[in-house]
Amino acid sequence: MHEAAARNVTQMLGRNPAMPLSKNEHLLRWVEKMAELAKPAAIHWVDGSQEENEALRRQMVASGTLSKLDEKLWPGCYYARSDADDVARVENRTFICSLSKDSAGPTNNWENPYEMRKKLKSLFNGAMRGRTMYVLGYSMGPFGSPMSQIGVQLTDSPYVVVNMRIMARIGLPVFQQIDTGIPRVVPCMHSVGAPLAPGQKDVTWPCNKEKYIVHFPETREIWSYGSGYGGNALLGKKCFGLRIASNIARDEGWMAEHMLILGVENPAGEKTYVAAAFPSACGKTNFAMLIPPRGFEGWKVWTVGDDIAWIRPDERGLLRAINPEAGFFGVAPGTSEKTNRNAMATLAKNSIFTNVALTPDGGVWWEGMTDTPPAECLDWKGQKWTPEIAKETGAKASHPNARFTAPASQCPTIDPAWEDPSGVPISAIIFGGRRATTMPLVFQAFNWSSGVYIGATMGSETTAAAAGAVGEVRRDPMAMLPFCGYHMGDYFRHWIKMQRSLTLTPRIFHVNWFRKDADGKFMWPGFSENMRVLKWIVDRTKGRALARETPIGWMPRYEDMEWKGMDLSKEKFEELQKFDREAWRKEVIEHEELFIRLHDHLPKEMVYERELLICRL
Ligand code: SAT
Ligand code: MN
Repeated sequence: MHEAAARNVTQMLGRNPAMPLSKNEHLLRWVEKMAELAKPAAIHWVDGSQEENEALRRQMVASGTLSKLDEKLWPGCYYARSDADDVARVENRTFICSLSKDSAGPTNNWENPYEMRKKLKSLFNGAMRGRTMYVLGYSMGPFGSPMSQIGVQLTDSPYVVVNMRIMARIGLPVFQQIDTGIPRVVPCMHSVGAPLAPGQKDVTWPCNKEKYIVHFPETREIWSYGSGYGGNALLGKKCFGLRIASNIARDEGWMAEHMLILGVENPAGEKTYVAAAFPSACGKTNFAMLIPPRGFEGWKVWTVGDDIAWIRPDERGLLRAINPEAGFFGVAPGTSEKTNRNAMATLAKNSIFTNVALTPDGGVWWEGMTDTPPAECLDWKGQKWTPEIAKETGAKASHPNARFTAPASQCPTIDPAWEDPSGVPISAIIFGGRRATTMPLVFQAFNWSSGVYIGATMGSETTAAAAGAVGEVRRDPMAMLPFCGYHMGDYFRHWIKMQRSLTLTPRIFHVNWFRKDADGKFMWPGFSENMRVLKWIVDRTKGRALARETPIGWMPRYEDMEWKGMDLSKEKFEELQKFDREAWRKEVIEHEELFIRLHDHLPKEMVYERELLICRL
């Protein structure tokens, strides 16, 4: 089967995919060495062409990994169902193997790099037997941007290749860039860890119960074993884009952050860009594609990115940001025409859906997509699902971490400058979590270091984006807890130090769309109405909006916000904004718990900020 498939690919491509697409000696030697280790049946250099994409998808349809959705309903779209045990990032299987344990810090899993290399050697030995090893060159960031970075991922998963083709810039231009001689290429070794014996029938989603997502920060290397899903396998995203990039950024004086980037344009045509950090599955994609509500005629929100921002001071000392990705890997459940019309338009074609439900007409469905569910469909495990079955058993048609992979260029609100090699200027940074209590809708930090404190002490209820319990409040500094590739205390210090290279620091804000009332109901409608908060934020950065000083920061008064088109009483707003002294006393004690863990690397600004906050409480 496999040899036949390889022959088919060769025929379709009109080239021999085993022929290297690069002349770079280091790269060639590394590919050879890795092939000797993993022992794939074939090697395929990915050129990134449409024909190749077509061939890979066809091959995966034949093997059952993908199904093609109805071409009329979902043009160019494909569907995949993962293994039931391979559905999210595995944080407890994610390792930062720095030379010293101290560099990784207490919030990362650390393993001695020599031991880990030994372990990986044995895991990868023969791991690709019977499979094709794809040599996937990719650029994080637009070609030609001085802020972009190059990686080469070796993978035995064609699913990863077709997803990466959406999420990053891949293929021939990357190898051409490598051949012109560039200072750094990040090697990424990936295997699903499911070698095939001769004649063995493959499964539709090969993976391994044992998973290792490993980073070597000093040598800027990534090794991932056992998973084919999301951030575990699309190595440009969290592994490179955040964990390795955060190390590079610290060393080079820039920032790699878990942030969306959006631009707000007012009716006068003035544009203001903001970056916002929220933990996974807290609405970053929705916020990035916000549609202004009634009362905001003439306003526009432009999307630059929905998950990762690489931010760097320019020669004038202003922060500029790029989105290193080329696509959106968004949570499907809850995405609808009502909650995110732009996402629905983005994913309407040329997208890949993983772990959503499959409808009898060859379409997809997920919880929250429509008010009325389909009368019947196949759920993410391939079993019959009906609304009645759901009522009886509580079964979900789609997995809560089901995802769409969609090209950013298809987003109706994609910013004209989203691929600008010099990035977009950042005027404000927003931190936000999912908090039922304590945190008001919005407040502004007093200054840079109090803002860094607010980001550092961010808390959020856990979501289905990571394996483990859902709904527990955990400290998630800058939404980077699972993604900071070094000691969290040093990361805070880096944030503090960044101010020195800036002539104008962005203003820092905290938002919470998720505060609940005594009956457990959300107090804020969120989505489009978040525009009202965004307008106040933008106006603050321009010195146009007033605020009231409180112990935690600057807060808008009722009259400082635009309420045209929305009916929210002053009392309701004040409840939403309520500063609860008792709750904050508890909150500060929880900050201490995090700080104790980080104490020997904690910059003293964090200690002083906490002291000041306590005094004000
Ligand atoms: O699976 S991913 O890490 O890419 C998505 C997320 O958790 O944000
Ligand atoms: Mn994310």
